[in-house]
Amino acid sequence: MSDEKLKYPIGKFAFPTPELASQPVQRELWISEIAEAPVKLRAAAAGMTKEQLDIPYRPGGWTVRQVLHHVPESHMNAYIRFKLALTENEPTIKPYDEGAWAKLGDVNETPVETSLDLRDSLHERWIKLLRTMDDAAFLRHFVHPELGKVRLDQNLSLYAWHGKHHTGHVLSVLNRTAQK
Ligand code: NI
Repeated sequence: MSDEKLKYPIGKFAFPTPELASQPVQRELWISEIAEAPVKLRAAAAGMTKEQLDIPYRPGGWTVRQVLHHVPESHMNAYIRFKLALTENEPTIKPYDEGAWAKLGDVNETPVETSLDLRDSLHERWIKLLRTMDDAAFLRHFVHPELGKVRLDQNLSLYAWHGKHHTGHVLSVLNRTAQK
C-alpha cells in the first residue's frame, strides 16, 4: 500500500465552499457522521491486542494507541473552538502541537478505553450543542492564526472527516495484521 494511502485512507481534507457548507441537509449529514463516529472507532479498536495497539498506522507514524488518544484531544479542542465562536466575536483560537501532545506521559499510561469513553461523553455534549445551533450560529467563525477565518459550518465538515480519517487508520492496521 502506498504511503499516501496509509496516511490518508479516506483522502485528504478540503474545506467545502461556503455555499455547500450552509445547506442544512449537508450540515445534518456532517452532524450525523460526528454522532456515529465514536461507535465506529470503538468497533474498529475492539479486540485489538496490546501488540496491535502498538503498531504504527504508517512507517514513522503514530501507533494505534496514540491515534485513539489523539482523537478526543483533537475534538476537545474543536468543541472549545465552537463554544468560543458562539460566545465571543471572532475569537482567535489557540493551535496546539498535536505531535507533542501524543508523546506526553498520559498517552502511554492511560488505557485506550478511557479515551474511547472520554470521546463518548464529549461527543454527547458536542452533538447536543450542534443540534441547538440555528442557521445564524453556523455562520459564526473563529480566527485560526494560520488558516484565517474559519466558519463553524465549514469546521463541522473538518471534524466529520477527521473521525473517519482516524478510524481508517485503525482499520488499515487491523486489515494488515489480519493478513499475516
Ligand atoms: Ni488527527
